[in-house]
Amino acid sequence: MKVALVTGITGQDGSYLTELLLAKGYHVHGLIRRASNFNTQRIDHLLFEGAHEPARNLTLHYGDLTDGTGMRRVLDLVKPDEIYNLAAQSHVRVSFDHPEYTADVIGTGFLRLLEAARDHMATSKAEIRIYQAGTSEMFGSAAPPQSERTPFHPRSPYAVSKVAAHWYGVNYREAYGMFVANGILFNHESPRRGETFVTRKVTRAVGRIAVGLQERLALGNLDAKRDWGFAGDFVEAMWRMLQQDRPGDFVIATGESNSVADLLDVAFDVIGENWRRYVVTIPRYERPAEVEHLRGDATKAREELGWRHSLSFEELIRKMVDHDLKLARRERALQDAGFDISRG
Ligand code: NAP
Ligand code: G4F
Repeated sequence: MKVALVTGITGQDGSYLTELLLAKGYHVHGLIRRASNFNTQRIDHLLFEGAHEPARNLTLHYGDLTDGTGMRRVLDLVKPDEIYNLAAQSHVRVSFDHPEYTADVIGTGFLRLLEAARDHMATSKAEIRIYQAGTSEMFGSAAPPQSERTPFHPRSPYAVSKVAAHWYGVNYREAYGMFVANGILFNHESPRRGETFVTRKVTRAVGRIAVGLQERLALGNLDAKRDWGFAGDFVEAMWRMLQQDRPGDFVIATGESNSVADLLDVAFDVIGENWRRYVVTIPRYERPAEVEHLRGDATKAREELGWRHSLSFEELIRKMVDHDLKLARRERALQDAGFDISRG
């Protein structure tokens, strides 16, 4: 049985990747942060078998990318064949407010993980294959379509930190012969997407507007274009990268880009409303430096990994709105029954 260690297992991608790895027969170990409340909502459905029996093939460990000692301990205990490094302060706008922390978790955090893996391999003589969650944000202001050959021009502390992590990966490949694959993933979304990212912010608002729980939606730049795909498709590419004979860097994208305004068109169309009645734009949600247009060229991934995306942009957004409409109807029913939904 193969053993995988997933950092960021409680995030959107962590939850889809864990489902995939469990279905393939892996024992999955996840690194989770200690929090003052439960933070495992996205993987709760995987933690138990039957009524109360803990899942045999899924084990969680407390840890943090800022704590190298703790990670070393987990690594020595788990002895993974594969590591998927998904943990990050992943919000671009927030990275302008907390640049040092962002760099510590993403850049230096990955360096800590690489060093822990290098030392573990030297003593155990076992090989560990490592996936690093890189991003299209690294391309920043480079013109589309962006491929593995496009030079990086990062536009935020988040993106600069991801570029650092990317090059640590390349350096450890070249210096120590380690198997490190850098994914360069374009935006991927789902009903499990965090509610502060623009797709989910919009689809949540559409659901709540439809049932009368919200009247306004405040956004930033509506002209920015992104290449939006489905997260469930994208985690398959991560796994495929670690099954290759040699490690490499791979762009994962749908090849289609749409603007935030296009996203609003599709999402509000599901409830038969015109978004212009509800949307206001405010400076608070704009970024000091914006990434205007991302559209990926995933030819290499198609040819070498045999990877394809399954959901189109419209299908994805409609799926998210359908999900969030159900959520909003539940909220509405609770409110009508006298529960204060703002405080649980
Ligand atoms: P996400 O939903 O924000 O999940 C991030 C995960 O990292 C969460 O599990 C979070 O834990 C954990 N984390 C944050 N800080 C940590 C720390 N200091 N130590 C340990 N864990 C920490 O992100 P995602 O959308 O799943 O993305 C996964 C990875 O892919 C991230 O590295 C992201 O930057 C990258 N990426 C994402 C996209 C995308 O479009 N989704 C595209 C390209 C690259 P909590 O649950 O406790 O907060
Ligand atoms: O949804 P976003 O916050 O995603 P962004 O900045 O592209 O980053 C996401 O994708 C990256 C991959 O390219 C990941 F690496 C990263 O971790 C994250 O998952 O914003 C998308 C666009 C931006 O241009 C932003 O300026 O939407 C624009 N936008 C307009 N109004 C907004 C809003 N973004 C957010 N979050 N909130 C708004 O109100």
